[in-house]
Amino acid sequence: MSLREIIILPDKQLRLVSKPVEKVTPDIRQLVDDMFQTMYDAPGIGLAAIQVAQPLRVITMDLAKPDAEGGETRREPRVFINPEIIARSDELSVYEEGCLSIPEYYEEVERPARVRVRFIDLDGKLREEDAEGLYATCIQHEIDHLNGVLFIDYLSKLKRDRVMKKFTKAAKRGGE
Ligand code: GNR
Ligand code: NI
Repeated sequence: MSLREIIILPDKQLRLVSKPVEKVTPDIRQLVDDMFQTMYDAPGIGLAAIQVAQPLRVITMDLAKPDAEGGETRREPRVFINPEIIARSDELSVYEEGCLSIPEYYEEVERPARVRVRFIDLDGKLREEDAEGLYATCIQHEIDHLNGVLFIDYLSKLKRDRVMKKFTKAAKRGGE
């Protein structure tokens, strides 16, 4: 396992449309292992492969919350390969979203409250799941990454331009 570098706005790779995985090879398993390590280290609740500069339709996620006693968090790792949203609720819900590729910026985004997602798991098995709450928000945020879409695309042009400008300036100064 190794940590990979998370690419940050305004890196143009974030706008790429990722390619489907044809077969779950050892290289894909290695990528998934590295994505989990990178996601837990960040820390984040989800990660799309393009965020570590791999334009492949692979997502890792772990929505487990630390327990009240402050004990060890049980990990609930989930992997989605070639995920597709096959149904969406008419009902919408609002969550304050953040993105590891747009660090320390948070805004409310409205999305369908529930979705049904079809994907391939690490064993190459086709699966379907219903998602609601944070799971629904996160899977939509991650599938957007696979299509080169970022959560700032749902904000007003004014807000998006402000964020782009801030991160473009920061990149010119050399990161910070
Ligand atoms: O860690 C993350 N938290 C989060 C919070 C609300 C909605 C979406 C997310 S995903 C984000 C990690 C990330 O950038 N995934 O692409
Ligand atoms: Ni993100």
